[in-house]
Amino acid sequence: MQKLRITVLDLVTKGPTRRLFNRIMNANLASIMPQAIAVWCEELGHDVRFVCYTGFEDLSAELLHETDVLFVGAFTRSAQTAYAISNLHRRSGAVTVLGGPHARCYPQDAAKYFDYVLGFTDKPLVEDLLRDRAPQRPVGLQLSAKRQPAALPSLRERWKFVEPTIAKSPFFKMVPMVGSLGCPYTCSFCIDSTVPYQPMSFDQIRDDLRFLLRKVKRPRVAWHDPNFGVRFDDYLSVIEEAVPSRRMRFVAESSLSLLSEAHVKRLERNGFDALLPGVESWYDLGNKSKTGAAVGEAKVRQVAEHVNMILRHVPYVQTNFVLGLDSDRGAEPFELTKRFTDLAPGAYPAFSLLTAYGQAAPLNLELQRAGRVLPFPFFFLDSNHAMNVRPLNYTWPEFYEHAVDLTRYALSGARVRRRFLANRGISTRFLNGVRAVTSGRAKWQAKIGRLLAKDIPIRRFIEGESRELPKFYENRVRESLGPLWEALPVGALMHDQNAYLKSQGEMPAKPRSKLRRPQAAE
Ligand code: B12
Ligand code: SF4
Repeated sequence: MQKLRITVLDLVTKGPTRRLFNRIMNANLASIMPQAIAVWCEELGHDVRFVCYTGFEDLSAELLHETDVLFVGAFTRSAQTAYAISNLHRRSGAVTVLGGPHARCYPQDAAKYFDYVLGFTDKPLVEDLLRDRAPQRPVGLQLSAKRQPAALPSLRERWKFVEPTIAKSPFFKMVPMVGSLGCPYTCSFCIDSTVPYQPMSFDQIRDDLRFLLRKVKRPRVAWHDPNFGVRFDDYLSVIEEAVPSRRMRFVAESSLSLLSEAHVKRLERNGFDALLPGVESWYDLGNKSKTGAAVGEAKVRQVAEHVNMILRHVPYVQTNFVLGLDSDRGAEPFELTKRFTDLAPGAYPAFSLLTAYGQAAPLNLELQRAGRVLPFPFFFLDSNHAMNVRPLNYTWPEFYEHAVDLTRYALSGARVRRRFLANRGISTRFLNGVRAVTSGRAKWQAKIGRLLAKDIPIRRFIEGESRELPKFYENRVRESLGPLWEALPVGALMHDQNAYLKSQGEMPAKPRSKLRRPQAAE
């Protein structure tokens, strides 16, 4: 095969940033797959340039080099940035390929702006693509391996791409590894609820950990497993064999149901210093949090006790909640979450607004069928800047009022102080403090709440009555994209929010009148 000039771009964020928390953390959000793609392309004999964009680099300078094939890994929030970059590269003759969460969630839309859009990706797929690499326009080709890859390049092989990436982070340097793909649970909102659980090779994990110990003095590994520890004893045994006690630290997302005290103690002995369990809801998903039939206040107390137990052993705990689920109604769920932050003051509460990411999850089909999904530009879909599902049991003003009240409460000076006192160790205290103080979340949501009351185009858009994007949102994207705005293809600011449903041969209902609406503010 002809030797190609390949650029692999990991878009960790969507645009320039100066926020201190991003300076500390963005390089730690880098993905494994772009590094894997870079390894595979080199193995296939090509010249590879690898760029991890964290929001602090000069993106236009980084992408000046000549490229035959451009691979971009992007989350949905970076989609517009990715589309503009693809457009620029296509103009200068490159073939462009998109992979990652956005490609998996919105393949129909991405295919308008990329030559190839990849779902599950393995080395044979990449090899076939590079062999053909014919430009595919106006509509790109959607390709996918039949299943998740059985193996990925080892850390040793990825190291030349990992090393410059973690070098961008001044203090916390996390090395991304993955021990399993898929998940045995079936949370209906999750992209992995339909992907079978599959452990990766334990021999490779053991070898990677030993390799890392030789490279970095006291490394910290971020496990990218959707749900770390499903085969708990197997993973911990591998870690115990490879890593002498306390020589390494680990961060993992794990469901509470896997975090019994015996397990947590073993995690502590093995250097796990940050865990991110999902609580999601006080009324639902009890199997995941091991709270069984307990709901409401009873679940709050049970989960708080559980989280406090974890905090006795593991210094950093982030609890993930989803706001706006259909099981929520009235002020109670928000008040319960406040109560939780009082009962478990050491945990950092992270709130996600319910977001239907295209065809990520089975639930999205139902939401699209009911006409409840809104065409918010991808730029805002990061579970924080917009909620693209019209809530079932709240009017928008009510919803935003509760969300702002909760976020303000959780990030208030009093809570930050209590968290500081409840936490152990400088790193945890520093990170939680910076994170809360620099978070613009409550301010942004309060602004949306205010605009809802007085800005009719915004109100009509968010009620699903108009598809015309209010100027307020358009200006935000334009500012953030900077010079890339000019390269954004016509039409790429908006998308068909019901593409998944239509791909199944169905049409959405008209916006549901049954949903609660406020008295008109006009
Ligand atoms: C681990 C994880 C994280 C980690 C690591 C992130 C990272 N860079 O990978 C952390 C905690 C940092 C994180 C952060 C965020 N996350 Co996250 N995260 C996950 C999680 C649990 C696993 C993803 C994973 O790495 N799997 C292992 C890899 C190997 O498998 P895979 O993702 O299935 O990838 C396959 C293909 O997609 C493809 N592929 C993947 N990348 C690429 C790249 C290229 C170039 C190619 C060709 C192919 C390709 O190949 C893989 C093998 O088949 C998923 C949920 C889930 N259960 O999958 C959410 C998920 C990916 N995250 C999500 C979100 C929203 C976020 C945040 C925006 C949250 C926030 N508000 O801050 C940030 C964004 C970070 C960023 N880089 O932009 C959403 C993404 C939805 C979307 N369409 O954008 C998901 C799907 C969860 C959800 N809500 O449903 N996340
Ligand atoms: S436990 Fe986590 S990874 Fe597994 S299906 Fe539920 S949300 Fe997804």
